[in-house]
Amino acid sequence: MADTVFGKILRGELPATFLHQDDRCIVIRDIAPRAPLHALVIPRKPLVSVAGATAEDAALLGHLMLVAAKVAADHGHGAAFRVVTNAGEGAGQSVPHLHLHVLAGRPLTWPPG
Ligand code: DGP
Repeated sequence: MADTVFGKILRGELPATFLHQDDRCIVIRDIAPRAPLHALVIPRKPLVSVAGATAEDAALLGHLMLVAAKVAADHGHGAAFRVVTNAGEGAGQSVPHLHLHVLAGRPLTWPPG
């Protein structure tokens, strides 16, 4: 997998605002927030997207979702938040390292663009 800005952040080579860190993932604030809370849950394992995940990654993917919900709750948004992951350029993925967007703090319409 090609190196990405998230790889650099994971290695401490680029700065970021950290909201959470554990042995499997980090959570940082998005550099271009689309909502009052816009966090990125990024696994340490360099998966390109959820499309490249396998059954071996099931526990990791579950962990990322639980961390996403906790970050929303910890920031006062446990009652209304959105978790999104873009897979592939056609779906809007610009950084090819799996990440969950956690968005909250404003009305979130459906469907997303
Ligand atoms: P996506 O388009 O789904 O691949 O989302 C990538 C997100 O990553 C996008 O919302 C902007 C964010 N982003 C890109 N570069 C950086 C960076 O260097 N730092 C941080 N904190 N976020 C970044």
